[in-house]
Amino acid sequence: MDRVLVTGGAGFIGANFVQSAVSTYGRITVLDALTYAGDVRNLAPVADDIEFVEGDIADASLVDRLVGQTDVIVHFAAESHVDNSLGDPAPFIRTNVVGTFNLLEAVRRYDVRLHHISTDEVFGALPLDTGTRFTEETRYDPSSPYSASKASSDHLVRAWTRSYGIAATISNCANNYGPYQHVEKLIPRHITSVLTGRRPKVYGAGANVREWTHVDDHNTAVQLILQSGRLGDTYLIGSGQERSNKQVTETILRLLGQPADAYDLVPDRPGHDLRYATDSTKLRTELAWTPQYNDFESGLADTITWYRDHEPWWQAAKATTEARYAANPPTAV
Ligand code: NAD
Ligand code: TDX
Repeated sequence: MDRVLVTGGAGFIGANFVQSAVSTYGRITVLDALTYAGDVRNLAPVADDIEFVEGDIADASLVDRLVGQTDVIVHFAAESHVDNSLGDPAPFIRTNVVGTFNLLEAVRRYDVRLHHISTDEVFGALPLDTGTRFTEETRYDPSSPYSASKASSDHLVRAWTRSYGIAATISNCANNYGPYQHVEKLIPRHITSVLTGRRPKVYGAGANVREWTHVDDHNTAVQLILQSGRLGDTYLIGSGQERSNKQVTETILRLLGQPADAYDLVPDRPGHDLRYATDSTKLRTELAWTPQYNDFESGLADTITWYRDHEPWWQAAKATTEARYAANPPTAV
């Protein structure tokens, strides 16, 4: 596992991965297109210890060259935001489907180990309050262009594993939170809205439930899968910490010293999945994964502190993001 290629390493989860994994591997090369979601500042603490290549996973010849010089790929690069996919699905197909296809073809040529990062959204929605959870065997049933593109990429990885015998693993993680998350996503959007005097916007009735997993716990799981995961297998990753959007919003407001009802309900996201919840027993029993952030409210408080302390990191993106939401509300697709 000497030479590691991290795609999407300038984004939220990828940058946290690179920062935590830099001492584990001989050489890390980050390949990132620096879309609106990527930011080289996310890699500043390790800039001298890694190689950074600005480039697109949809560029097959670049991918071929880099994969030919690597032992392991950790594939985070993706268009990652559901609301954006509703407005313009095309980049999601290009990056998430065609980009993954390019990586797979290069992996096949050079016999390189691949870990593919995916999401629990590929399974669609669970009903509220039933206690049911997604497992590694749950049927795929994606709702949004984003989740359909991630489902497609998972299917490609499985097919290349079965047909060509590539050495690949897949993980499907629940919703992440923590430092460096783009302000378009629920938790950083709400925090930065309150910090800039805006009222958080909650879609529908706020009853939708997500399972909040700290980004460090996600990345610990990825490292375990890289070290000891069974080739060809899929692992679900999730903290078990389920909260409704209304609960998350009220907690953020409380932690920021605001009245718990200082938010607005806005029209719902089309195709809005009601609930996600994973059963991560396989990861916990076979690879001994133990999440460290077992108290969501305290992880959220740490995250609020990070955003308070890093206003220059998010200020410009906040203005652009809110202008984009105002011009193209996902609720009016
Ligand atoms: P992000 O949007 O913050 O980062 C994505 C990164 O990929 C950015 O740096 C961007 O510049 C880069 N990128 C986009 N298109 C590219 C291309 N064509 N070529 C090269 N680089 C490109 O996303 P994230 O939240 O860090 O998600 C990372 C991965 O984890 C994604 O595959 C996502 O589907 C998955 N995931 C995310 C979550 C979550 O809650 N955020 C949960 C489960 C799984
Ligand atoms: O302003 C908002 N108000 C609101 O009510 C935003 C941005 C979101 N929401 C709701 C929609 C969801 O029910 O909050 C929930 C979380 O929304 P997002 O942060 O957009 O995340 P989600 O759609 O659940 O997808 C996330 O988790 C799985 C990531 O963006 C994906 O990349 C990951 O695969």
